[in-house]
Amino acid sequence: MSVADLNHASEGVQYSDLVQSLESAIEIMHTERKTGLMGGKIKESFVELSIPKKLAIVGDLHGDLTSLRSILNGIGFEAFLGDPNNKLVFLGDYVDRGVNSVGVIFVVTRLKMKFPDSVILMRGNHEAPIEFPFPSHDLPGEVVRRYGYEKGKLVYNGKILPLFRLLTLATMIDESLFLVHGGVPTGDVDNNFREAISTADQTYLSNSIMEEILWNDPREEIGNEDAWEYSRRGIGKHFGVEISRKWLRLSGTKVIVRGHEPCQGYRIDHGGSIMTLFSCKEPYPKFQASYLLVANQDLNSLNDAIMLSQGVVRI
Ligand SMILES: [Mn+2]
Repeated sequence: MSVADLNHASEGVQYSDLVQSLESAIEIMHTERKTGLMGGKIKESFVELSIPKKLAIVGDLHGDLTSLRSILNGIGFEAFLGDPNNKLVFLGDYVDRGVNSVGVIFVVTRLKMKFPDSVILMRGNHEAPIEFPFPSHDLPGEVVRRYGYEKGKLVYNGKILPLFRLLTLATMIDESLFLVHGGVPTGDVDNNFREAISTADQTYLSNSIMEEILWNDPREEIGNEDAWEYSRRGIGKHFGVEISRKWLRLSGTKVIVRGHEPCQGYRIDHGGSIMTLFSCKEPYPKFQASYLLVANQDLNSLNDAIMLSQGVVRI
């Protein structure tokens, strides 16, 4: 993956290149789950990292390859990712809504292939269309439009869906950050939270942990006496400040970072307990896009999302 490859991906990805990139990423991520190693620790769907030298976090991309290219150029990705002590974490929602979901999939899988120990690909709700179907999943249509019905169906069912199942649900960064796509689960949690999350993609029919991680949203006001309410999305929940605080206490981290909602680049909720990051523009012209770039000293001295917001970079 070079700057030239990036430019190439904007012009249209060849079918064989896409397949090869997906196959390589699948093999790498499968091996990571088997060995438990990935430039950090991985147990099924749960990743734990020590504090990196530099950390970049990217929120929803939704098929916006132009924004992804700006971010990669912004961090100087070849030098950044060439050092395995630096980490680049994607919070999920690579696809749907924008015009180039295939290009985004190609680039993130190529990054994983080239820099496996520096790149962490997390799962968004748009990467769980079988487990939790939703109407705006336009990726299968885009793939068929680009490659024709037969090849399109083949790569979608045979490579893209298997890749989605290897994307992880939570990343914990030592005593600083807890990363998920949508939000933290509202149910009773105890010290077994690692175990519960790590197997959540296998137990999603019998508990709501995966659904909530992928679909929940933080809210300042909850319209009842409880700490959460059902979401207007029709799936997932709205959770209040007590739930965020409980997760930070339990995990020993300082800030929850998540994507999942358009905002003006970033948003802070729950008195600095949680930050929303949004990283695409093309499908959401009324909103702004940003990513997060911080160094180890920022994370070591971190108190809350207000401090963390000094690392927000607008694109
Ligand atoms: Mn989402």
